[in-house]
Amino acid sequence: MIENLSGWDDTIIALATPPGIGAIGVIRLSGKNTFQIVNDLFPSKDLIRQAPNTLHVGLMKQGDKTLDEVVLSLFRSPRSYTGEDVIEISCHGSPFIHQQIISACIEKGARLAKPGEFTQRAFLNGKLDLAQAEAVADIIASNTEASHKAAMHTMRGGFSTRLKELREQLIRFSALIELELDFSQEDVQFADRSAFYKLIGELSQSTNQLINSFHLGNVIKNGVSVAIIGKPNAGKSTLLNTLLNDNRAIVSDIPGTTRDTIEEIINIDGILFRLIDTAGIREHTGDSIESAGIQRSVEKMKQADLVLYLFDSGDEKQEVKQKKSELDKLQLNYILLANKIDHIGEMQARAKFSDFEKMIYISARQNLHTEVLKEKMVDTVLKGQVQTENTVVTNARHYHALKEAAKSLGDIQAGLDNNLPGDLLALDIRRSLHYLGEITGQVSNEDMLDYIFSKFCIGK
Ligand SMILES: Nc1nc2c(ncn2[C@@H]2O[C@H](COP(=O)(O)OP(=O)(O)OP(=O)(O)O)[C@@H](O)[C@H]2O)c(=O)[nH]1
Ligand SMILES: [Mg+2]
Repeated sequence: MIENLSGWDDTIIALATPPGIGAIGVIRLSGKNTFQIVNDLFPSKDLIRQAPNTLHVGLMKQGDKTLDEVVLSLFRSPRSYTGEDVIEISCHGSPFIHQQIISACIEKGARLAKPGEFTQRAFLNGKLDLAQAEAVADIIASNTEASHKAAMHTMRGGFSTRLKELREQLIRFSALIELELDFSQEDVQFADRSAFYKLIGELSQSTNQLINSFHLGNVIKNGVSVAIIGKPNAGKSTLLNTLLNDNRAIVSDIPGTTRDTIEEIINIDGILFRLIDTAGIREHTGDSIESAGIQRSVEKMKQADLVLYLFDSGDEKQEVKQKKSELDKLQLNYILLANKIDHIGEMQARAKFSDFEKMIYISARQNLHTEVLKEKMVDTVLKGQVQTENTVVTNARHYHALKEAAKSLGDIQAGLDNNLPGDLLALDIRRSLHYLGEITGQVSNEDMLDYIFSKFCIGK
């Protein structure tokens, strides 16, 4: 496959560390002329004759001009990140030096790498499968413990192994069905239909599990949106400030203080929450700016992954009941919070609202029991799933391929129910194999690869 790709034969070069000033910078070369190119610029030793996986200190020179004192790490094909000959040049972290060294190498025959081209080569040389290669980009981009764990799990192959197992079982049946087609005159059945039916059932279940994990995967990758909702003066902005540990939003005892939504991100146990403070919702207001704010609060509430419904524990019980049933009717994922327990007393508040299950009693101003709230927020997201061990789909491309695969598996199931002839079944099987294979890259084309790898940073 690699031979068909344009430019695969070139030796590529790029800065692998972030551009700018730093203690050191690493420039990476990969391809068949790597050693020749660097050797030409490194007079003190013959690199071609050095053992792989060794380090070499010396001056890089272009003619008489010294470029820098560097450390070279040598890797020989196939034992390198890309599977090709690779040299990493660790030089001083100056953009001027990086430029000089890269230009010198280009003059000797290297070309600048395209974004993700190193990882693309690793994929094409069988060092990584596609899902693993994509996880490399996720690892670099991950900014919380949970997103890092999910990406690491995928990169180590957890996700791919599961899919490959499923796909192999399907291939075995597919072969038997195709065989039947060769003997179509004789009306024989090699593939045991009931065993096949069972396999398709298991496959559908596994694919659906993976599809369902995407919600969690998405949450891990992009964070959970949390709208803080309630009447004016309930203490929403105070709660935002307390959770952030910062005076971000204006707090006052004047109802209607917050006029527009404010968004801030916090990290709780490795999960990102996007907290949205909103304008307090009340029925009648003559103020048009406030009404517009209220309208936006209602929208934010409907869009949010999670709603924190906050009320003053001094409020009437009947009124809270009414709000709760509105939230239930909208089928929102919400947590009920009785605030200002310092005001009426925790015991009194608990007694007053005792017939509400799972209510959390807090004081936003005094920072009482907010850790209970944080725990509950994390629980709501994970819903008891042990995220590190389970395979979690975090990639939208995988998700869509899985959806397509699930659809064709459904078609196979329906086909079996209706005693569909083998040639039609074979068609649906090929379709599901195609989509499952697209995820790991067992089925791919150049356009798709270019698209995926172009989203990487240069030097990776
Ligand atoms: N005693 C007590 N007062 C609180 C508590 N939380 C907030 N308050 C007070 O309640 C008043 C309103 O607080 P805010 O945080 O501005 O309320 P809000 O819900 O954002 O109000 P709007 O933006 O107007 O909708 C302020 O005077 C706060 O100091 C609490 O836990 N206990
Ligand atoms: Mg406010």
